Amino acid sequence: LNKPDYIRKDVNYEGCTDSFEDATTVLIGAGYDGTSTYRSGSRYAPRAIRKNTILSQEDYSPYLKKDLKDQAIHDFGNIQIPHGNREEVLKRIEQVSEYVVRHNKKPFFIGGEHLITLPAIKPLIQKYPDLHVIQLDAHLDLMDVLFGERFSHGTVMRRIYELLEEPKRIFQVGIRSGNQEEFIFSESNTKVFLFNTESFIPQIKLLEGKTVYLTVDLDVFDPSLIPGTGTPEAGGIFFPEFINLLKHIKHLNIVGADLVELSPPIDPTNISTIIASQILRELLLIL
Ligand SMILES: [Mn+2]
Repeated sequence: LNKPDYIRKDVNYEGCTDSFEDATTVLIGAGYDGTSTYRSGSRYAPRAIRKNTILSQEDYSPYLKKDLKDQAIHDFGNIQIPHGNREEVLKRIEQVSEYVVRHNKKPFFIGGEHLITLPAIKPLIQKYPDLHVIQLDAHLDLMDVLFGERFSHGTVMRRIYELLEEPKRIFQVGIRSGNQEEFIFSESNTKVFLFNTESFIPQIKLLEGKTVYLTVDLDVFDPSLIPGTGTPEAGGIFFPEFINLLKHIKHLNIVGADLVELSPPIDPTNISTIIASQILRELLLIL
């Protein structure tokens, strides 16, 4: 299996300095925003997040009392995205994920929009038949079709559900938006924890002993904290609640993850990007 030739080195995420060979986690930018139906711009997130870590971010987390330098993380760079060719984009992301997984490393994707989770997770579903998913998100993303498209940021969890062998393997946390059909579908097919992390925390024990994929859609956070996202929804979580959740899931066997839906150009203050890169630091520290 050759290294895909469409990966380009970007500025390095500070603290992620290990070689590919030495790393246990591999960071990959997948800046695709081709199906964003409301506000696009997440294609710019991988570079914006990395740049911020150089200018303003410490490698050490006082929350988790860990330092990125002590983690074995390689920053692979970005997948070159042919925006007009969705099929090719999805193929590339899946191939890169497969490359990382075949080398027994954990892929961590920076989106891009939420559709990137589908190709990112596929090789992990193949490798781990017991794979479960934690989705932090304002939206269910369980539509079968959105604006005529089966492959979209609004259908991504439905497509992932179809790849998992049995229902109730997707834990959807912080949900506060979806249409009636999606909520009816979720009743028998996923586990939904509305509005915040409170009702989820007692259920984390169900994930012990399983392999877990963690997908974080930044719109789970309150839009006053992260206005720079494609589809903001009122009433989201704040940073301390997120840290508390990480402390409750950090012992799980998380084998892959992503952080999606940051759109830097929407927020002229740049605060959304700064907070997203700090969120990413904390996520990298629990892998
Ligand atoms: Mn989403």
